[in-house]
Amino acid sequence: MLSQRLARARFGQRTFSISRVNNLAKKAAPKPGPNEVTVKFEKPYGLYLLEEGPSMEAITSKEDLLGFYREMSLMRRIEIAADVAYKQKQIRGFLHLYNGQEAVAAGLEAALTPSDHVITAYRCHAHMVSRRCNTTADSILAELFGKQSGCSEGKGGSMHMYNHKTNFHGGNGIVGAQVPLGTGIAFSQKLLNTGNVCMAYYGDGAANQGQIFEAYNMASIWKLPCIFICENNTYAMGTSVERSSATTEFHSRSHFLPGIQFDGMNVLQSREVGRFAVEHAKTKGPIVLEAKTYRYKGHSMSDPGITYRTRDEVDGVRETRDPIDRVARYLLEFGFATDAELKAINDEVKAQVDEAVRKAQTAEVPKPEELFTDVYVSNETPIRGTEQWHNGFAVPSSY
Ligand SMILES: Cc1ncc(C[n+]2csc(CCOP(=O)(O)OP(=O)(O)O)c2C)c(N)n1
Ligand SMILES: [Mg+2]
Repeated sequence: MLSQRLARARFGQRTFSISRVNNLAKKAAPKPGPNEVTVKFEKPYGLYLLEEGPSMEAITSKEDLLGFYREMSLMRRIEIAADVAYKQKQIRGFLHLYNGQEAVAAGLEAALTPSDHVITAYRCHAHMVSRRCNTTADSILAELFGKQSGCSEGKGGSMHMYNHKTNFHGGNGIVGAQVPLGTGIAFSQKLLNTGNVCMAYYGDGAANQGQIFEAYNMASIWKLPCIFICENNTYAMGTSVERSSATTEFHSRSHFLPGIQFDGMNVLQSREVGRFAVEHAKTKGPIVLEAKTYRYKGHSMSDPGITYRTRDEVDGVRETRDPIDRVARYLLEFGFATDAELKAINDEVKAQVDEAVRKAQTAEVPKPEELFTDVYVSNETPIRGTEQWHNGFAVPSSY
């Protein structure tokens, strides 16, 4: 998909003007190539401790937009299928859906290379797609179904998707805990002099935790290549940001780190911000991003999602700000795709996900002996507190 995005379509150069240009962006904007177009963003970024922000324009192309359209449709479709399977009790345990937030992961990831690092919380299915972890819909859905063929071999489930081979460090269930971990990953990149960055995602609720500020502080002192990303989806469980947070300007939460607040519902803007942040993290040190976004579904499957907000509010965001619809609009308005072509992509993605569900339903669950593997690096047993159940027999604990 990356190569698709990088490939250039053979289309004439045109400019799609949405509105005013940010007067803070002083650098001369790059010119689009012959098959590319320029999109200008409407609303200025919120900037903190920065004189100049990311570009207020994005250069894009047919291939680029189609790549994003397909990728975000896949993210959405996997979760629609997971929602259905959960309600049929085929998926058990916790399940937190990312529906509505797709443009954050897809756009920021497009600014990274596979050697960079990503860590996030429990809302992690879409990040598996965007990290291009060799993670297919098959292995994501198999994991949700608790099957051996899943990306964490059926033992992680929804909250613990993980792929160390592609530097995706999860999938973390403890709110905020991934932020100091991500800071540590950035520290390792600095020590090893790899030139790579770590993106550490967290929510608006997690943003109020003390450990986030400790991480900001260490990252600043050591000038770590760490990008802190607050996904402000307006709610932490059933509590709105206005009720939980003394200030809702999450990009300025660290008084000493620079920050950018941006429209997380626009994938092109996410990518521009990601590019700026990567450059900043590599040359100057840590930076805080705040993606203004929205989750359509409840906090998790046990939350219907409409007791603390109205249906009208959710429908209003879907109708006016949906990140996939926005890409569809660009494609249609530039004449890069027709309604029928977009429908065909949707049908293909749906068929791919339906097939993944069928495979997950019939796949094997992990073998009983796998219960003890992948807990420690060396797979040592017995494991404290569990060894007495080994092979169904009570084994005296040596601990
Ligand atoms: C340390 C800790 N405290 C509380 C919880 C329960 N909990 C799970 S998610 C959540 C809300 C987090 O909201 P936010 O950070 O905004 O992320 P979002 O769910 O919106 O993505 C809470 C309180 C937890 N998992 N870990
Ligand atoms: Mg939140």
